[in-house]
Amino acid sequence: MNRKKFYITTPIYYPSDKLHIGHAYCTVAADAVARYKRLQGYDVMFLTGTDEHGQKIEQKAKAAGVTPQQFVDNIVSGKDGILDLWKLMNISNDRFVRTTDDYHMESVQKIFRRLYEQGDIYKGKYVGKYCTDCEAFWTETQLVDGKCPDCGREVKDAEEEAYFFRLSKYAGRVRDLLVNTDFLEPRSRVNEMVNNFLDAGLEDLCVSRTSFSWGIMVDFDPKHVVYVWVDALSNYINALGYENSKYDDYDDYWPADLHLVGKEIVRFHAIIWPALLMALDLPLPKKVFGHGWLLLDGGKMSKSRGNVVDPYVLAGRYGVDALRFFLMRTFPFGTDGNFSNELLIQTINTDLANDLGNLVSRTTAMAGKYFDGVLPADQRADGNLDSDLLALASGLRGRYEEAMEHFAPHKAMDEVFKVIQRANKYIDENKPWVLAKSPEELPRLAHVLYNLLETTRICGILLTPFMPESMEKLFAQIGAAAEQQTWESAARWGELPRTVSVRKGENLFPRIDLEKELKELEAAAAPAAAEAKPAEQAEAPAFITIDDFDKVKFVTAKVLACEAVPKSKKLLKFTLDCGESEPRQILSGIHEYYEPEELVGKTVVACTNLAPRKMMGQMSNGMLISAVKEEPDGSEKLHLLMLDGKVPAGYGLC
Ligand code: ME8
Repeated sequence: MNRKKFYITTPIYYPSDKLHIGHAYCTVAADAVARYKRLQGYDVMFLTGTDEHGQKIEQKAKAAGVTPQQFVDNIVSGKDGILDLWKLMNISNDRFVRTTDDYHMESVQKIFRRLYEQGDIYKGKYVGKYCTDCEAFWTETQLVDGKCPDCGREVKDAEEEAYFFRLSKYAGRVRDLLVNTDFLEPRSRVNEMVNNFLDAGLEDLCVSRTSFSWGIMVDFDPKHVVYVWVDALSNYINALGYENSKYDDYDDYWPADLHLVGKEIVRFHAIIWPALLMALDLPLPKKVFGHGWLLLDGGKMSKSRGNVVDPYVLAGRYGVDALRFFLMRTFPFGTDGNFSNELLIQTINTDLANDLGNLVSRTTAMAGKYFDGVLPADQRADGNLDSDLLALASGLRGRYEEAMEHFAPHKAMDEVFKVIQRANKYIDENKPWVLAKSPEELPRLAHVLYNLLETTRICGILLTPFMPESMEKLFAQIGAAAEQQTWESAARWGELPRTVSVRKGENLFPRIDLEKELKELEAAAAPAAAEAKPAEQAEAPAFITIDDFDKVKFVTAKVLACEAVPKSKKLLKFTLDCGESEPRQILSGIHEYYEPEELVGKTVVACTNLAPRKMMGQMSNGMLISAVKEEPDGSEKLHLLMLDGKVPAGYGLC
């Protein structure tokens, strides 16, 4: 029998900077939904990818002195790039599309040509305002205080010959779709679309550019490149093989069941995308869900604000599953949520260490202690004491499903944790340690433990989409065969064999010392922020004058001592002879590339008139100069500039 299909997508990410926890939020959510649907037995296609064209990327590549393709390759597939991050976060995507993939570009060209040939795209002239950061053209009336309505940045005058898509022609159908169907959720987003865009009237959309070249060429008019949003949105069909021969499962999976997107790009997915599909005469996606943002200090995370949170750091400290869990458990999905390290640690401690962790470790420990890990077949139920827990656990799947189907994973997990808390209370009510003292109560004790294991098993299945690896470990500890933990079995009480044998294993979620951890995180964040600065400043102007150059004081310096800075992965502390009356202390983030001992006695180059700054509580009075070399795998390696020893310390460089 053909299984039911489910096609889910995330937005495709801009590889303009390294991704942060906000991006991970969106992708983890999609992954949890994909795993939930697979658990239910659906044949799932889960697509994610990268959106690689546009002026912003072109400019960043130029500043970095590489080609746009090299630039995006590094961020997508270089070390700690986007692919690495999704691997780390255990993202189970079935496909990954890059808009620089040949097949995607071929499809975009065919789509553009077809719309042109049928009259839905026409040639005109664009006069308006352009926001480089958002890659968006705006009319005067759309600006807010003369600035970009999306990001608030300055816009510039722009006029160019351009192709236009007849968006206005589809305004009525789009309005009908939004207002009279459940196409867009949550409902509040429909009101935003209607009030901010549809009521103002939809103008035709400028869909080509001539002011830069990093994009997909319009094949019948090569001066033009296709507008990035037309390029990007069509990934959802191109990655199934629409108008290309790379894949052939368009008929199987289109229309998409769910496009999951952040709130600021709902407009593109709920207005432009359906209009394009209408013009192409293709079925419309079944649902667009616009989730909220993860905020930091009340504002959106972004590299330019310098407030990004690194998922590598958090996953490294607390484990990938704990991080995934936190993201989905804490914030109602449709609204914004304020991220903090404190909240993260508290959630891990309360839900995972206390509630779930305790339930598993107490139950398996008692089964080990009282029955050598194997429950006896002779068990005695007690309707009065058992019925509440059994009823709550047996009905859990239904309540969980109801919440998941309404895009409320936090509510689904609320239901799971109510059962976990009830199970912990059940332990206290039944006092196994008292039962264990009377031989005639052993059958009752065995049954109490069985009920606890069975409850844990059901909760484990339903938590699998959020914490896949940990739940596998949990199943192993409670003696549940992982392959038998299906969606069906989550609704069936009594699936574990009566004489189940358990194995107390590692503590799945160790408790975290909140105060100590917060201090460490704060200390770790300080140099990370400081170390991020030189890279940001690397976008230097094309030329400086000789006077500018003369302002920088470079000297030869001999390394007298060198040691690692405690609690920092990157920083080394140098004591240097720079030909001055006192040795000079400089910190440098090169521990990944050198061991301190190998640098003692070497002659290096230091900039000594850089303003002193504090990192990890220690002063750094200058900077050591390194060459940045790109490795074959796309990562970057720093090579400290060293002299051959013929030049003594303290000589100036010119
Ligand atoms: O918009 N909290 O790419 P993008 C929650 N290329 N979600 C966040 C977030 C935060 N702090 N920061 C970013 C693009 N996101 C386009 C998409 S799709 C055809 C093209 C989410 O890398 C953001 O809301 O800027 C968006 O949904 C996604 O990350 C990608 O953002």
